[in-house]
Amino acid sequence: MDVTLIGVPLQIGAGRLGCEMGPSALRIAGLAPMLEELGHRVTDLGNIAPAPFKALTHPNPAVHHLPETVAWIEALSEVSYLESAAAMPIFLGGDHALSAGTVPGLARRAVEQGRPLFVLWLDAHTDFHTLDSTESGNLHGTPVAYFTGQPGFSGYFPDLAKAVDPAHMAMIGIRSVDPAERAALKRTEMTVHDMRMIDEHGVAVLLRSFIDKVRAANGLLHVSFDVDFLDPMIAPAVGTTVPGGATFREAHLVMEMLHDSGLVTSLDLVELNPFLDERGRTAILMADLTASLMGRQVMDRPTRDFAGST
Ligand code: EXY
Ligand code: MN
Ligand code: MN
Ligand code: MN
Repeated sequence: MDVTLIGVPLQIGAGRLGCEMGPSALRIAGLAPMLEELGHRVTDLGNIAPAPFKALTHPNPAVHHLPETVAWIEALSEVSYLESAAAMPIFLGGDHALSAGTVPGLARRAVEQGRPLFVLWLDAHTDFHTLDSTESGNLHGTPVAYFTGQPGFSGYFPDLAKAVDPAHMAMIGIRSVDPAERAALKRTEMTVHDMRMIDEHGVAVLLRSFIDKVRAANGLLHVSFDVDFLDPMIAPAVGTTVPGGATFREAHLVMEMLHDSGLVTSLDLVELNPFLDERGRTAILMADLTASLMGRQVMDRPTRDFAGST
C-alpha cells in the first residue's frame, strides 16, 4: 500500500512541551523501513508548519495558544484532505490537538467518496472539552468535541464542512474523564469503552463489534492513537500518563485485528514526548505497534527483535 508520513511537530496544545520532537523520534525509531519491510511504498513528506496566525481571543481565560493552534488546524485540514486522495496518511505528532485538523480533512475526503468516516479513539482521555468547559485550557483536550460538532467552537476553530457523527466513533482505553466531558458525552451516541469494560470483557470483543459496524456501513476508518492509551509502565514518554492502561499484547491485538479488518485508511500517532522517555523505547513501541497495524504478524517476530532486550 502507498503510505505517506506527515510530521506534525505541534506541542502547544499540551500542558508540557516536548511533543514537537515526536515526529523525529518516530523516524529515528525506524518507522519507514519497518513499513517498507512489510512491502509498503513509503513517502515521507517531512514536517508541516502552520500558516501565519491572526489575533484571536476567547472569554475563557484558561484557553491559551488559540491563534497558533487554529493556524495549525487550518493547515492540517488541507494537508489531510489532499494526502488522503491516493495513499494512507500517517500523521506523526505532535499533541492531540492535531486531530482537530486531520479528522475534518479526512471527513471532507470521505464525503467526496460517498462513504461515512468512522473514528477509533485510542486514549486514556475523551478529549471532549469545549473552549468553554476546558479548565486547563490545553487544546489537546478538545479535538473530539470540536470535530463532532459540539457547541462553542464556531468563530474560533475553523467552521466544519462536515462533523463526524458520534455514533460513528468508539473510544477505547478511557480512564480519565472530567465531569463536563462526561455530562456532554451522555448527550451523544458515542461508544465509550473504558478500562473496566476492557478488563471485564476483553478488548477483542469490544473492538470486533465496532469493526462490524464500520464494515456494515461501508465506512472509512481513521485511527487516532494517543500514547497514553498504553500503560505508562511500557510507554512513559507522554505528558498525561494515567495508570492502568493497555498492555503490550492488548495494544498489538487491537492493531492486528484492525489490519485484518482491512478498513483502516488513516492514522494519527500522537502525544509522544521523547523528552520523557528512556532510550527512545516509547517511540520504538509506537513504531512497532504501527507495524502490527500495517501487517506484521506475531509469527513474523524473529528472536533478534527481543534477544537481550530489558
Ligand atoms: N481532560 C484534561 C484536560 O482537558 O486538560 C486532560 C486532557 C488530556 C488530553 C490528552 C491528549 O489526551
Ligand atoms: Mn500550554
Ligand atoms: Mn488524546
Ligand atoms: Mn490522552
